[in-house]
Amino acid sequence: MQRILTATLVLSLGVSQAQKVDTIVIGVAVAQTSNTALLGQEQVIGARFAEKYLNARGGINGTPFKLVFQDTGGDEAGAINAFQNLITKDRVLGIVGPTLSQQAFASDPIADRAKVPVLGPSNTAKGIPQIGDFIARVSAPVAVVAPNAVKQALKLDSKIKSVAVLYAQNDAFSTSETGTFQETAKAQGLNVATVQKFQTTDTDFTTQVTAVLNAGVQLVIISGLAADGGNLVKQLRQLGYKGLIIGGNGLNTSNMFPVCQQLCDGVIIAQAYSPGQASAANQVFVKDYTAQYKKAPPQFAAQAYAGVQVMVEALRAIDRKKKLNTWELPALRVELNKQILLGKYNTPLGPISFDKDGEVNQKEFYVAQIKMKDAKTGSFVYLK
Ligand code: 1QQ
Repeated sequence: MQRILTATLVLSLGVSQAQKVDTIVIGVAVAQTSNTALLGQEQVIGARFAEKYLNARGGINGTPFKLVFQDTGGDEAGAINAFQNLITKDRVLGIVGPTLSQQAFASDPIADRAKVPVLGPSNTAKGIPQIGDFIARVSAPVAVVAPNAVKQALKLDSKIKSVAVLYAQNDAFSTSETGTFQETAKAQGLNVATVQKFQTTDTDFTTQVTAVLNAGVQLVIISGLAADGGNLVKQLRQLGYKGLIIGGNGLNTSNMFPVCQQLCDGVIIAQAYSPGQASAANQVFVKDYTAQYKKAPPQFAAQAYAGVQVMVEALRAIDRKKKLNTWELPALRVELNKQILLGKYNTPLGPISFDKDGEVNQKEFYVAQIKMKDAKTGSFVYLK
């Protein structure tokens, strides 16, 4: 009995390996639970929006594609688990994900070894595309996005001389972004008066805020995630800090509003996306998104949309040359990775392409400032 069972198993595995691709499935691995879901929720919306929109326009040359979601939670183990499920159980062609760079450094090597193409929708730390040949990203790196916020702060207040920098030391993105912020501040002739560390799990920032107040700075720059970042903004204001605050990419969501409420007001955040971006692709996206969600799309939604769009357009290009249902899965994954890097894409982020490492080429960046109407409602106002 045991022997027969083993034989059957080997046989069926052999058959499934050689199977042609009969359904077009793209994996999305983002944070749907944990504090990181404050960021991941917008990615789910953006990806779903792309699925609906692109399928309504023919899917893959007439064949609809399907997104399969696996929740990564907020940590490395969750991302690894989600990637493994997508690769072996859901048999996806490629993966859009994960949410955090901290997670990407753990999960991307698994996809890379399995030769499954990954598009990071929001991984902005230095070194992400260099994880491997199968890893690219649509999210521009901190090195090109973050400096815009510092320059904008100096435009708003030319009397800024001295700055306090705070960052989450247990998060790869935050440590990468603070490096960029500190270099930019110095290059702009600012004095970095104090550098304070915290953890993304912290809720009490009295020690750090006290150090900031003692340093007598006119600008505070925070690199953390949404819950910790929101609490830090709140406590800075409650304890009496009056100057400008720059938040990094981890604070780039209206899901932070319930945390700092009215005290979120005035926070400046650099953007890799603007609803005002003039391309036809974006204007259609903004119009349809606004009709459905009653507000302009945020950056994380636009980037997740772009991630799905790139996968879909690359699959369309392959399918035009050789129908997707004539490919075997491993070969199609390799071809998809090649095609992603070759293409040019008119996305809501504007026109993008990739360099040979899988780093995104994107031209336009923006800066927005949070404007709170009351404790609950606010918006990101784009600055000139
Ligand atoms: C990263 C980030 C996060 C703030 C995205 C949600 O930029 O981890 O790289």
